[in-house]
Amino acid sequence: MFKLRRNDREVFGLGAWTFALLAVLLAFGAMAVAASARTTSNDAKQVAALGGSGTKVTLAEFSIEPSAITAAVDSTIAVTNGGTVDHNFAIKDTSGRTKTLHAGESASVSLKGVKAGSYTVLCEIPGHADSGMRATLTVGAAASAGSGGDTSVALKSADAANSKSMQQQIVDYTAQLDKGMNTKGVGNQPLAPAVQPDGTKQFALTAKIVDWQVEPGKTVKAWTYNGQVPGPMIKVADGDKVRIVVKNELPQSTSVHFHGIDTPNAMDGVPYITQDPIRPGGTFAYEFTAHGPAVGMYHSHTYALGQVSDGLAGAFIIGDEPLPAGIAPVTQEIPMMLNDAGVIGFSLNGKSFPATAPVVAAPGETVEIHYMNEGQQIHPMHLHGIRQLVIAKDGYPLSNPYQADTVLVAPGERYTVLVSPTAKQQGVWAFHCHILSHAEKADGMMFGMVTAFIVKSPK
Ligand SMILES: [Cu+2]
Repeated sequence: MFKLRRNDREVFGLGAWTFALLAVLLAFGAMAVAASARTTSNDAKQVAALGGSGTKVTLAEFSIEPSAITAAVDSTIAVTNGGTVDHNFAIKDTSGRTKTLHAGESASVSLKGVKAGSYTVLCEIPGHADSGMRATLTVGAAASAGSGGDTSVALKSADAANSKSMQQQIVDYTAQLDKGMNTKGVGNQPLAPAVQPDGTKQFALTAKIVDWQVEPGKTVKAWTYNGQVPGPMIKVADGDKVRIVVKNELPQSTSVHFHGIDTPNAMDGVPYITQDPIRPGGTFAYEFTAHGPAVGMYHSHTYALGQVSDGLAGAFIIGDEPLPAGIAPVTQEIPMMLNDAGVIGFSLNGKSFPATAPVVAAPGETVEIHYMNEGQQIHPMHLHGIRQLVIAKDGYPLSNPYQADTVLVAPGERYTVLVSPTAKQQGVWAFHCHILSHAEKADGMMFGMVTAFIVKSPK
């Protein structure tokens, strides 16, 4: 059994949710400020959309343009399918929608009976909304779209409506500190091996589909190892003999690749190159000797685009990264798995804000975070207020660690950073991907790759 560091339980959100009211209040204040910062570019887009004598919307694969639509009360939206396959346009929670539009077809949607406020609009063809055909519609209070003169009225009206929802999601997020997670299911839980008579550490992974709550109100069919997203965290010591027995309970073949981990060729997990895929109902045992230190990932290498995106990935860590001179011992080690695709979508450790787990640390602690990108896009991970010290790239210790406030993590990459907060840095610091469309919707609501780093003294 590998040694857990002192605060490892906090990594996994188990029993770490007992924080003072102070933290909640701090959190509310700080995050509300972050949440209410609208981008001027959004405003500009909305203004642009409002010009002319009506609102025009274009559908394509897979987008709705403009992404922030503004229209006056009782007006009409002209929708054109500029794509190459069928789409439609629907205003969520209302009866406003077009029929299915073939490529090149147009239709209009009347806003009669649609109250002023903010709405989500989407394409209802299965899969299209999740692929990006989603936008916001702001219906303005004044019915004078023809002049274009009610832009600021529409924005102000939407701003007032949105601010309530924004505050509520911060409340939902910070309430986790007292009440526990606001979704079911926690990934990254340490997996204990069955130690064999010859000392081999044997781990059991079962690939199966389960219901997974990505955020409150959003449950998906995730493809998981042992029912978790990310899969359970496997940590072994340098020199350990390791056996990972993978059982396939999926309706599709699979295999496991140990990304960034030294293995013999036959254990590389690539179908038809190094092994036959593990068929549904089948089992395969991966065996190798661990060489560390290493910060790796295990993930599917069969139908990987679908399987990894939908959840089949986990952290595989060998030993501990060496610390630069003068750094206090690590008190928390946190794998932070980045994803942006499949049914899981934009997420940190399988959860989308406000269901992401806050990182909580006392002044003087050394928090080690391993960013692991199992998604399809790059993610610049930005921590407010406290520097990150980058000590390893892909698990290889850097001879010259460097400081950064934003660490760009490309698909497949791992970066290991240390965060050492001081007493002066107490408070709640926003912590998010800085590609803003990965963290915030056009209506200002945060989602996806957002969490917080909370620095507070122990009671
Ligand atoms: Cu991102």
